[in-house]
Amino acid sequence: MSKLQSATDLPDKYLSALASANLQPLWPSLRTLISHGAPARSSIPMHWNYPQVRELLIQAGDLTPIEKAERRVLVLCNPGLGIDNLQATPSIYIGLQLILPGEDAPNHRHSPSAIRLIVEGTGGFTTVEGERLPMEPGDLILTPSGLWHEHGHTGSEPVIWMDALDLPLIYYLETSQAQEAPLQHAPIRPDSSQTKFRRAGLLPYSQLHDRNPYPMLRYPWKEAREALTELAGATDRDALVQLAYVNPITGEECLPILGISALMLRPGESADLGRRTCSAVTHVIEGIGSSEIDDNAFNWNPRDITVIPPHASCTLHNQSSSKPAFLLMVDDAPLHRKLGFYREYR
Ligand code: GTQ
Repeated sequence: MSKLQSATDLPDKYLSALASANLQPLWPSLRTLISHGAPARSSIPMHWNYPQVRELLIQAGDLTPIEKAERRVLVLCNPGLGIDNLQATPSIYIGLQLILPGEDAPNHRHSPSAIRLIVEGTGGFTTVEGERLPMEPGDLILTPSGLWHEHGHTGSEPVIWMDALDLPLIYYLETSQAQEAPLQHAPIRPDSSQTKFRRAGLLPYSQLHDRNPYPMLRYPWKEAREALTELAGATDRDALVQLAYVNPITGEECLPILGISALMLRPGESADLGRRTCSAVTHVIEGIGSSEIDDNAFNWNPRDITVIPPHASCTLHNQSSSKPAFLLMVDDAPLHRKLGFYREYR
């Protein structure tokens, strides 16, 4: 039996004296706050089928003009965390954003950092600090904390992308804020992934003393896919084919809190990711398969989104015996590493 006292063991008079002095005894809560076993967890494994979310997002395109919305986004909410709290995991916000041909989403900057993963449509672009970044399906775009960014669309079909932000944490820290400014109207020219950072291992010489923490803001999917395919050919069958998106100058994760990686599952492959301290969200870029997360099993198709809560076990299966599957993973592992308790275990 626990030797810890519960609050009800204390006299009512004493408890009300504590409450009126804005005090609480620690001991009834200690083992919940700092668990001796698995951490207390509210978030649950979740899965969203893309076609269902897409249909509702397209309806938002009719119902809400961009001028009114600023950002036309449906937020994927983990019911375990309360659906009004707009959290996919304790630290990760996930939204699907729609922009229609000819629309602009105004220029702003904010304290949370964001990534965009393009889900469908061509002709969209995000401008970050004067650099115009084309958005093709599978491309990753960074809009780090404090950098001005706006979105636009010169194509002819709806463009949809996944937003992942560290917003829940920044909001919890009571430091979430934004500023607005006029549109940047950046010139159309190749972005730095096509010029300065064309190949891993080669940098423009001047970048060796450039202190810019965010030198590259677009990671084209075409190149990541090729790199994964090449890596698969040189990786043992029982090892995971996974590439981290990193800052090309420091080799470190691109953002302070959120980590981004891409995984390839070979035809028929099952990959046991074990358990990790961090939470994660996967997005299917290509392929069909399933994810077993703790006691849940979710089948996935292209563009679906799945939540892996902190400390959950996760096994991924590629259900095609002839084609590879590609997943993008967003997690909060960079923060866990900085805090010194990142761990992978069984
Ligand atoms: O596109 O800048 O999903 O500021 C949430 C907040 C997207 C954006 C979101 C944002 C944005």
